[in-house]
Amino acid sequence: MQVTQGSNQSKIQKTLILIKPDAMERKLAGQIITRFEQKGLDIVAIKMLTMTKELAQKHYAQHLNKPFYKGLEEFMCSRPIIAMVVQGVEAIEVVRNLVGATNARKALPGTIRGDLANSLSSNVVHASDSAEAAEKEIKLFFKEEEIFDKHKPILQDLMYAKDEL
Ligand code: FUP
Repeated sequence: MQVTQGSNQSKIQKTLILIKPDAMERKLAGQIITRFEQKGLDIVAIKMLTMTKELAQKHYAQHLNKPFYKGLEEFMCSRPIIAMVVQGVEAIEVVRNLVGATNARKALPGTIRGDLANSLSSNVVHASDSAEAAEKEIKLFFKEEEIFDKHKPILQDLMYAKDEL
């Protein structure tokens, strides 16, 4: 699966977002989805699921040996979450900036974590941190046919100059 769309020069990327159990319980899913929509990103895939331990281990493979891993796995598997793929110009960096620092206490006001959370572990959202991570993570959560990216977004030419795409 390609994270970027179109020609090799295209700056349109896809990235994975998870709305975590704390956000779901706190009824913040709508607000969080709205933040990505307001930024102009396109939702190209979305589903609700409960993470299994196997999926958590694959998704957070780089953290398996860290002291916080057990707690992270327990938290992420504790309740249903929403997984979504959003697409847009330089979406990976744009989404990371919108989400804010991992430790929500240090996340800047205006970011999703900065505005909606105050914890390092219960930090409401996950977002892929690189093109490699996005490619791997999207494949973990979605099949090719669950990604609706075949149509050019109607507002694309209004939102971007040609040389930005
Ligand atoms: P992020 O990419 O912002 O989600 O952050 P990391 O990949 O570094 O960490 C993944 C998740 O592990 C974080 F969302 C929160 C959790 N975590 C802890 O609970 N304790 C830590 O010390 C570091 C991360």
